[in-house]
Amino acid sequence: MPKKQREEPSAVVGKEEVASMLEELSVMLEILGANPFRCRAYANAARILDGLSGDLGEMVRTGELLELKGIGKGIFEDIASALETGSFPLYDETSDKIPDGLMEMLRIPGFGPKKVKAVYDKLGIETIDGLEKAAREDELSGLLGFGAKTQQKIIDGIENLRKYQDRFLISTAEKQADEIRRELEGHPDVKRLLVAGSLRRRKETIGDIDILVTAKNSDNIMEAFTTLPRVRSVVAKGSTKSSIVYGPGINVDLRVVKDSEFAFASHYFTGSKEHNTEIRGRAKKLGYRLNEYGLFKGEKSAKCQDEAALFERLGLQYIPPELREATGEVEAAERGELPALIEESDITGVFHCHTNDSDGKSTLQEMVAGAQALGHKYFGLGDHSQAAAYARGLTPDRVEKQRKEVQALNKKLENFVVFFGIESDILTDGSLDYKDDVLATFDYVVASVHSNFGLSEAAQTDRIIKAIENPYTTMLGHPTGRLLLTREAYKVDLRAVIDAAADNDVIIEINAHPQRLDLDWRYIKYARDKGVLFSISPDAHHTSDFDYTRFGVGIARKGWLSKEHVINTMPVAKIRKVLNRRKKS
Ligand code: DGT
Ligand code: CA
Ligand code: CA
Ligand code: ZN
Repeated sequence: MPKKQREEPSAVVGKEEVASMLEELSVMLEILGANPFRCRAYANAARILDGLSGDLGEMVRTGELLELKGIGKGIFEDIASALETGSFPLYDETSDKIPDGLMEMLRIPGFGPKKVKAVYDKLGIETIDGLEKAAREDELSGLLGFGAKTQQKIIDGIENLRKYQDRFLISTAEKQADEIRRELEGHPDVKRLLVAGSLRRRKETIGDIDILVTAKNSDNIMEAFTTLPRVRSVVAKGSTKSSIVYGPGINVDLRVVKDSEFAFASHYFTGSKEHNTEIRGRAKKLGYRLNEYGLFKGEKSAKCQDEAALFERLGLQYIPPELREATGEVEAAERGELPALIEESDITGVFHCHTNDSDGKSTLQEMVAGAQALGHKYFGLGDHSQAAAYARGLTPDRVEKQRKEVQALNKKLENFVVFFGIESDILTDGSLDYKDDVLATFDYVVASVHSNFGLSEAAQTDRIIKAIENPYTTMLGHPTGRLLLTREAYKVDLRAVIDAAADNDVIIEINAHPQRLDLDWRYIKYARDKGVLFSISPDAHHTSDFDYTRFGVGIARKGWLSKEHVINTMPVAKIRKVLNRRKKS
């Protein structure tokens, strides 16, 4: 977690940064045992800033911000100070009081501010290493009353954290990159800026952030970069390359190149390494030498203004970054056979969304309003089924109650439809979680595994295929159950599952939640070629989660999908047909 290291007032910080500082402050205060109302006030203010569309600086200057519910005088002044100086006194004082290790503990799954506070207060544990030792020596059972199972979970969580500590979810990495981008783009010396690397390729996890800039004066840029408000440490500072550790502990490389080199450097630092190797081979075949500085014949480089010009020089179609994984894209580009990839703007609505009837945070009405605000044409409700007791899964009578509510809502809505669905657990024997007469009342059924992850590969595969063969199953939810950087996928023969989905006309979900991104993109092309139809589903539990859809679109693009391969790009009438086709067979 970030800690202030700067001594001088920094350049301006943006709205997102102020929001992260407020959020972080709320967590720190909670760990220190501050009044819960006070903690919530800061978390709440962070959420308000996240949802603001106006210019925050302007709203502070005019005092408009102060008129918002939830922004009192004190918080208003904190925000004003953060905008002006990059921080505010309470944030600085509080972060000085909190050992770094405590904030790191928050990355252990299931370890929130309350647990962190408890181990700190009662046992004086300040580091992850200390926590692990205590759990191994059964010291958390006494004062804290953690059982053996909870202690083992902590140990496993810490082991996973170590295993994955050098990678980040794309959502986390993107947030940091956006923050830095905004800062640097506002710098008067910056001409062009590109966030390259795995983030640009929309990989499911990100090692480090690679930023490329062309600038009038690289020293000024490097100075601005290494003194950003949320820099934790400076790893290297040079005139063409600098590296920092930023925000939640992610590494960021910044390279400054000449404007004439930008096309070549953009391509090189976007990668992947394997793709670069293939492209270099292609250049060589044409008598060129390609590197990050140019495309050379002898001493002289060809002039390319941007990547598009570079690909053209190489006699290739433009290859979108998501495809640059050396899975046949160079050959396809040579033959002019790259697909037109799906775009975010193709999305007409989303399925598999929860409400507060099960474990969501927003009401059905709020979710519908949220979807409408995004220009969606429909909303695919999909709360949890009865076996998911932990998530307040719906009993048959609650299903019926919800169905009536949806029916009434649909009568009122104009040019907008709620599809009445459910996320049904796949029980251990492969059956769905309701009797047929209940299943028949849904417009669609997402079937998902939420239990018994430890079955053998054969048993797990049989279980899922049995669910796919159930005539009431419309979609297969998050096919591998993985939680990125936390929990491995269960053992399953994915090709057999995909074949069964193709045979049974079952849609496969690309779960767009940044912790899942499941089906993995490496299997998507295979499924597409088998004729499988996909749904890009945010698994939303709050109106703000609709935003996850774009991570799913990135994964679909990595899987070579076009608009026609994805159900939720279709108009409502066509979707109805597709859903009914499955129900009738
Ligand atoms: P990451 O950071 O692990 O998520 O993955 P990338 O792809 O961002 O990898 P990174 O940060 O090590 O390097 C950024 C890009 O720079 C990489 O995608 C391709 C290029 N690159 C780095 N090292 C090499 C190399 O040794 N050979 C080639 N051809 N390209 C490289
Ligand atoms: Ca990288
Ligand atoms: Ca890098
Ligand atoms: Zn689920």
